[in-house]
Amino acid sequence: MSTVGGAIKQAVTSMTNTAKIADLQRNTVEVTSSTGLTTDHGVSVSDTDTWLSVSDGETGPGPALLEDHIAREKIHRFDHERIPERVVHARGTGAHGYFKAYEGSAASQFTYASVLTDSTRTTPVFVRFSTVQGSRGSPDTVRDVRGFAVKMYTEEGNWDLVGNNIPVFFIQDAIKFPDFVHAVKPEPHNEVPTGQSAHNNFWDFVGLQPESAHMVCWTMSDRAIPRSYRMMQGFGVNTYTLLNSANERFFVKFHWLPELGVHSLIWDEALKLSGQDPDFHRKDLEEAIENGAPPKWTLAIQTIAEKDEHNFEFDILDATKIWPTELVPLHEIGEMVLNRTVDEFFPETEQSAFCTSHIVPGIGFSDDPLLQGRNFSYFDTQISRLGGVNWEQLPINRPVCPVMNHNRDGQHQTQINKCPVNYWPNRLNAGAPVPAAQGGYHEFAQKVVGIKQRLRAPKFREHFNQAQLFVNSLSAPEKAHMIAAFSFELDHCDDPVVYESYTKILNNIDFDLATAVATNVGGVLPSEVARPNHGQTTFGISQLDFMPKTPTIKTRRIAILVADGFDATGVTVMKTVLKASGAVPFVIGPRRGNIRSSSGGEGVFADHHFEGQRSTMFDALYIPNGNTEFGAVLRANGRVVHWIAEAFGHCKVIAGLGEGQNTIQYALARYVPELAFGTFDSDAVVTSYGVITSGKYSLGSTATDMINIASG
Ligand code: HDE
Repeated sequence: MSTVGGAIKQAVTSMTNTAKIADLQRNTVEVTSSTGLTTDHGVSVSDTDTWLSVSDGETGPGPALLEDHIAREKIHRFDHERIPERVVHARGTGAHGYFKAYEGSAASQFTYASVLTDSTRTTPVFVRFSTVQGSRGSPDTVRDVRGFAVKMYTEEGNWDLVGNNIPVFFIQDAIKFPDFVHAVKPEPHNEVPTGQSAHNNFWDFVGLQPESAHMVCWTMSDRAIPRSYRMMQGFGVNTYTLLNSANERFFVKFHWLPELGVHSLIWDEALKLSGQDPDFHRKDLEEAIENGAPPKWTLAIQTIAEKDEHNFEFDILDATKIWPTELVPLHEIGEMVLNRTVDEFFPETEQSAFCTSHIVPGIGFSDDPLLQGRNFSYFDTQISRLGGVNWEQLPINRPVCPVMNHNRDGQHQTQINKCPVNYWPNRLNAGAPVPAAQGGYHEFAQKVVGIKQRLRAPKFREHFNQAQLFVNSLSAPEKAHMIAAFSFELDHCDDPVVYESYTKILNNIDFDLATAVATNVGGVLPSEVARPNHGQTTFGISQLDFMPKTPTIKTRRIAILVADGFDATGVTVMKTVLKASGAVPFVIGPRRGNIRSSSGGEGVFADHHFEGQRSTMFDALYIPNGNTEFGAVLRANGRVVHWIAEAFGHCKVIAGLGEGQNTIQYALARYVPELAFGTFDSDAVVTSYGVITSGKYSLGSTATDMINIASG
């Protein structure tokens, strides 16, 4: 991984509000070459390698002494290093950055929350991305929803927007969450599978819980195997509310739109990467930030005025439904940039704790029954995970604004309050701390009338319209990927009741989808359409709707395969052009070290050995020209031939010149015998690489497309 490390880290963060970084500095200890080793109580340690024992110094170790407080402390501390992992979203990674509201955006029509309206502010953020099902050590590229949890350290307190990369959820009511999570997590009798929903229990549950149909379609789509955390949308999912200074309330949905567009892996790549590079997404985020390409997202909102709450055919408080953008447009209101990796994973990323109930003035909840349950759950879960009620005092979690109230004591209290009273009202400390006369959190005066009962509102009982809308809105390759995903998952269920039931459910969504999947997995072939297709589509479902505004190859990893006898000029030019466009080229050869060029002059240093990397870890492939020995060596190397064929199978852009081109043709001859590559200059190659960044190839494509692109 090429980085420029600390220098960039300093430079990028100095451009932004450093309030949170400065706050973390209070707990950050620099270890220098002269830092001495001590015990936890600060006593200098002279030997950390040998347990104190009784010995005559001649005949081997004698009895170890329990007296050795240094050894005992070391072992004690080690024994207790692990804390419980998150009950869901255990696997994740995080980064620091900032959020800035756009000047003059529509936000101030809807809210007085300064974080969203004041464009002169820079609000520090910490973001944690995660998978849901797998445990802390599970691979990154599994098929799963990705968590997208944002903590904004605003001047009015912390605002946690705890979202996902998919805009809807599996269930409508929080009371079903334990059932859903038990069903998707590894089965209780054998703790299988890890990082997968491809098992009987999950498909049994969703087959019995049709409200999940819409979300299941999303998770069987390419959205559930992102190329990078940097190329995912984020969604608040739940319906929140905004309050403006005229005391008008609006329902709101939050969206994060990635600058680089939305891109996915191909399932075969994702499966292979799970073994080849289980930390693929974690490393990708770190690599981009440290190479000076900080990921960016635009924050957008959809709003609905209170009076319009019931004017939609779906219930706007139902988290299994999107608000189609044709009905409720998006307003872009600000930008988030992640520009700093963490200094230490555990105290920052692992101890970060998010709460949907953390909101700031101008932002409120709605009666969304999923959100109300979440508001209870997040605080609660931190108590057992982080060991007590004072988890909000941990450095990564504490706000950058003052915190003072009469909450006291508890495990791990770290704040020392210089105040003779701990209650309010009081006379003894002149009443302080006092509730704010102005600017405090203000609940909207909502009129509520009703009958206490357990009930799902009528519109909550419709489950398939939007699942159908989702399938209708996909492009042809996306649909094909979805059929393959359903087929993979249901093939992993060995109970016929499970896969037969689910193929019946699919017919409520789409007849062709149900027929294709049922044929593949031995399910129930539908004899007739269970539910006529309404034929509607909407913007924002297909990933093709989210191409980057300007095509870019920024941060894309390009493999350049070389061997002795390669053409040095070709490689130098290609590397220079790629780097200038923001891509990250890697030279890979028969050994790590210097590779000799055809001219016998200065060669090139190979960053990696053929055996050390796989085509799946790169977005594109280039093979330069070289002498005949160079071509012969590459063609005789099974790893190289496989690399080319695999990259082709994953629809990546492949380019070659001269002997490089011959090698590519050789490797692909049995797949596309008619393949004829044109020669092209490096500009044309960059243009064609630009196409992968448009996402076309991340969705898969045909050999014909491939040839068109490769021939510039
Ligand atoms: Fe969560 N969820 N969730 N969830 N969730 C947790 O909180 C919960 C839901 C989401 O990086 C837990 O701190 C309930 C929707 C993210 O630390 C827990 C319900 C969405 C993260 C919890 C939901 C999410 C969590 C476990 C149904 C998308 C990771 C550890 C009512 C909007 C945050 C923790 C991080 C984590 C409960 C549904 C997103 C148990 C009860 C919908 C991104 O509190």
